[in-house]
Amino acid sequence: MTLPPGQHAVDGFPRFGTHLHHPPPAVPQAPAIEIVGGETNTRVPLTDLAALERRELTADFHCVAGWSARGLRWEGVSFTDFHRVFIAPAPATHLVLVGLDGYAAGVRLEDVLADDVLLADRLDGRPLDGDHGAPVRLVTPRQYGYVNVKHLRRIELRTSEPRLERSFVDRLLAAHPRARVWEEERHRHVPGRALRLPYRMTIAPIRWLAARRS
Ligand SMILES: Nc1nc2c(c(=O)[nH]1)N[C@H]1C(S)=C(S)[C@@H](COP(=O)(O)O)O[C@H]1N2
Ligand SMILES: [Mo]
Repeated sequence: MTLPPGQHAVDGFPRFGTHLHHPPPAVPQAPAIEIVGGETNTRVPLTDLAALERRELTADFHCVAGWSARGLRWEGVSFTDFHRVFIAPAPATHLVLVGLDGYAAGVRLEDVLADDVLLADRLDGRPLDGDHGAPVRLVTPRQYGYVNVKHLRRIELRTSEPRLERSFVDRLLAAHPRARVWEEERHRHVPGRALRLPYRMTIAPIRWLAARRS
């Protein structure tokens, strides 16, 4: 299988993210996903996901920094089913997904209603661990890793495009509003190809980290 443009395969599956200097967040006693925005203010205990059909998906995972982990086997529920049962008909064009560690990503609703988008609670036959997003994470394989929010605790419904960047560097390297890997939509302003080389230099250290952790 070929990889998307500018991506390089790594062995194993490194833990990655903007909060690497912190240990993974603790999983609450009774974890839930809050859904807020407009008239909506609900709380879906993760135990309620048992009402949805189980889905399995094998997919590659692509970080914007240029590494790809291949053939990960995820299990969980389809995000489309989750949306139909727990969110619709509340109006939204975009979502902000927030993790227990405070990490947040914005996404177009239609992009995460694709049929290969999961709320995953298992990886490679085991419950999701802290490194990879316990208790539940979004898996959207056709979008860069940064949309694949780990430790999902809140979904905010929006009717316009969220802009989450705060600092100057954040704005400079702002996430692409669609983040599609096959279109190499790495960032909003900087063309994807322009960053291949600098990103490429991060692959070796990441490979080393991956070998250590997996
Ligand atoms: N909650 C949370 N989700 C997150 C991140 C994070 O720091 N916190 N990092 C993102 C980035 S940039 C990537 S590449 C993937 C990495 O997933 P992994 O740690 O399972 O490899 O998680 C994404 N989701
Ligand atoms: Mo990433």
